[in-house]
Amino acid sequence: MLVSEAVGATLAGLGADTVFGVVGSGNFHVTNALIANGATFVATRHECGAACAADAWARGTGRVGILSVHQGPGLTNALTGITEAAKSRTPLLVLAADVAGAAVRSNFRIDVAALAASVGAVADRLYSPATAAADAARAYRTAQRQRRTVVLAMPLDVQAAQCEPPKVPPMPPLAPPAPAPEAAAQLARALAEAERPVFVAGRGARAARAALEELADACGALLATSAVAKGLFHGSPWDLGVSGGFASPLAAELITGADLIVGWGSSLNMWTMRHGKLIGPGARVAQVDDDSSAIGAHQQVDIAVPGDVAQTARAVLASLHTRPGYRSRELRNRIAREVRWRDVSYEDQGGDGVIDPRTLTIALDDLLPAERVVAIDSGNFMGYPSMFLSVPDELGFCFTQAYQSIGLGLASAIGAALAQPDRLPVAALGDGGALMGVSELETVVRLGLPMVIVIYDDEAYGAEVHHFGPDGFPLDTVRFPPADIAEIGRGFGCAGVTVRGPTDLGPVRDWLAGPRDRPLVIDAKVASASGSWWLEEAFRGH
Ligand SMILES: Cc1ncc(C[n+]2csc(CCOP(=O)(O)OP(=O)(O)O)c2C)c(N)n1
Ligand SMILES: [Mg+2]
Repeated sequence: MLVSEAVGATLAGLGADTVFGVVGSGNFHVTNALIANGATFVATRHECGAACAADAWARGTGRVGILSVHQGPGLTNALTGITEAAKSRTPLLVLAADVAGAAVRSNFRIDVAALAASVGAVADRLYSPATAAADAARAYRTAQRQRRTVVLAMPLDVQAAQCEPPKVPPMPPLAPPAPAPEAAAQLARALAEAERPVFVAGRGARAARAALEELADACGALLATSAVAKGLFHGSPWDLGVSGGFASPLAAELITGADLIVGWGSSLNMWTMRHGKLIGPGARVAQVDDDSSAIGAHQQVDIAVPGDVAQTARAVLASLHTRPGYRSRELRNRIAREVRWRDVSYEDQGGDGVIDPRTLTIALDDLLPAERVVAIDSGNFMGYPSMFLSVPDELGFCFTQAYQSIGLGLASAIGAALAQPDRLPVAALGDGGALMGVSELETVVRLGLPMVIVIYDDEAYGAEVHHFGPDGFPLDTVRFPPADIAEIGRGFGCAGVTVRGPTDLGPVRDWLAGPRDRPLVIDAKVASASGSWWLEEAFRGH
């Protein structure tokens, strides 16, 4: 059989059943081999969109995402999305066609391994026809086992060669790493002494809600998450929501009041800890992570526990006596009344043809069904949907900000939607990011996704306006004339509505009540006299 067929069959055998990509001659046969072995292929209109959709799909399913690209420009087009995935430790396998080793003068020649390494991905290769199936299996397992983004170079001459039908031996499942008993005991002692413990759960805790809640109940901890794990403790009376720049005033007050902060699968980076400002004087910090290199990387820690989050939580629980810790009836009531951003009063800045982004988002939070999956692009606007839209659980939120690129949000929403087909997908974008990634609107329409695409339209690269405006710099390079994005959406086959005030939301209600047979683009002309408060803080913090 052909190597391309053997690679497709091998990957399908390992579980690759959904493949995102743009097909050219170099990845045509491998992609078709995957389809022939039962996989579904999702064609996007730009390789970066395919990478982002595969990344979001992997985040939403917990499985290895597969991206298939043509040699040369197919791979370089995908690079920003691949970088986001690599920096987020998304298990993603990139099937990257490559020129033959001997084709030294090929115009498609790029150094695929160097390119992968430079963005933090793992480089691997189909080395020969005889090893190709084993090479592909190794790449898949690196992605899966090490949570890495792997770029598998597939030279055209190797792909086109004959090989024996592949025999890839099965691999037994690996147990996650248990914590060292001394480290778990140290954490248990700290929790037994803590009067006001707070848990901050990150990406690495997304599958460990039950174990963490049980432990938190025993030691009286309050619960918070990093932005990427938003929704993890949804419904708990002790859930403070997101820690960091997006923390509500009450959440920030209670986190700062902690005498012990335990990061669970969270890097405790400058965003999550507000440059350390959320750690109160005298508070101790513990960090649990199955990747020991993550411990202490961003934040000085007093107690380091290398180990799997759920296993560590269970091990600590076993030696802990129940105590009230931070919890009281009064605090529970206060959290119920005040912890959500939408419970915080504000002065509406809408009027004169623009809507306050908070008013818009609160209205959408009320209108949209609770079973939703929200994907967010980058920009000044991004805190509004992150803070004012609730999500049913950690799978309801897709936050691709590891590389802080704009223009990824719409494609991420596609992958998130396919991972959670029973939920209403919501893409929250700025006008800049929306127009940068607009080609994937055709993909949303073609796939028939019932997506709501909300565009916070300030007719500018608002983040830059608010970054440089206060110092009096010229802003012509970051401001744009009005664009009728609702009409652009209609041109792609979406329903489109322009929102300039709360009374313009009727068509959103109608769309939700209707068959939802095409996506809805909401072009919200938002008030933008001042920048968002979390962005101001981020600029000050640098
Ligand atoms: C690919 C990329 N190019 C440029 C930037 C720098 N940048 C950060 S935010 C931003 C503006 C985004 O504009 P928009 O999507 O309209 O959101 P807004 O800030 O206006 O809310 C830009 C250009 C970036 N982060 N990523
Ligand atoms: Mg904008």
